[in-house]
Amino acid sequence: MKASVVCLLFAILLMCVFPKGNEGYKTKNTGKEERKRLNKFNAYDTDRDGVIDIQELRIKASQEGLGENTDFLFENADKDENGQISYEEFKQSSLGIVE
Ligand SMILES: [Ca+2]
Ligand SMILES: [Ca+2]
Repeated sequence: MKASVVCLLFAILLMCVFPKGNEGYKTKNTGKEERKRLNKFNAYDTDRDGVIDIQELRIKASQEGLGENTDFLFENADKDENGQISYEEFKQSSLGIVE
């Protein structure tokens, strides 16, 4: 009887410390990553209109020496092919990867 009560308390304790796996840790990290990503996005979006166009990507890419891959990067990131990379698209592309 006593042992099962201890087990139950232990299980409750575990659930309190680790609610739904690693979500707490993830949320903590996401804020930091999100800020970094937003900074990166803003660095590309030089005219601050909220989207990255091919010219902006070319400027940034040439600064960073990414030169010839620019068109490939752009086409890859521009999922809806409207000629602009939105923040949502940026986030899902390789451009939006932050450490
Ligand atoms: Ca822009
Ligand atoms: Ca787009």
